[in-house]
Amino acid sequence: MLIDPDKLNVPAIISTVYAANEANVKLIFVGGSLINERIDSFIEIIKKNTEIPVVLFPGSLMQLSSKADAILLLSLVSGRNPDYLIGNHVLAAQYIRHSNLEVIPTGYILVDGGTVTSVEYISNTKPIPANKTDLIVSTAIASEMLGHKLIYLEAGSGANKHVPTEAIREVKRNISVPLIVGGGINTGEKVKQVLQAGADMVVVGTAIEKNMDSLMSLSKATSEIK
Ligand code: 1GP
Repeated sequence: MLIDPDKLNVPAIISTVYAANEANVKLIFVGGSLINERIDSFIEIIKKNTEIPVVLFPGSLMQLSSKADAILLLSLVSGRNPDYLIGNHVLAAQYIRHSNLEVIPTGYILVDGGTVTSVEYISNTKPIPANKTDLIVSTAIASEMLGHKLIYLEAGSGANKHVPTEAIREVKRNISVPLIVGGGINTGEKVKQVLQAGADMVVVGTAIEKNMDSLMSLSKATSEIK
């Protein structure tokens, strides 16, 4: 589950976390595109109400917090903006080193999801066209060779279409590190398609923001994979 500190007030955080407990959510990712000054207290509230590990999924340097358990140290390898490849990492390095955060080096690959998403706009990078499976796969292979321990195929929050199953299947066949897929996954059927194609984890944000009741059926879909 992805939750965006910018979009929830305190009662909503607590009810979302309760719903996550009920639905057997494995990880709570915290992040978004805009800055929220409450990131530390936001995470404290989450941690007070659940045992589920909290993982930072930072959209910016302002979303770092030593209160979380881990951080996806994202390198936006589909893009050619040095700030999102190494620049911000240099700025954050000492802070992260002196925190207790588990660092998970992640190759973050933005794939066109049929609409201009916040990540494309804010990062000033182009997504890889969804039908260019070879480019998506080569990017994932290069990312693993560079040492990333996780590959994240992202269509962007609220994408019209999630990453195509063909790309997921081919990336999975060509890497040995775990594969996360997110963006535009908003039904149980899509959760199943993405997992069946080879994703090790599915991230859902917008669908739960819009309708928290959908969480149970999305979660149930993960156990219906053959
Ligand atoms: C966005 O992959 C996540 O970074 C989740 O996307 O909000 O579309 O579920 P959604």
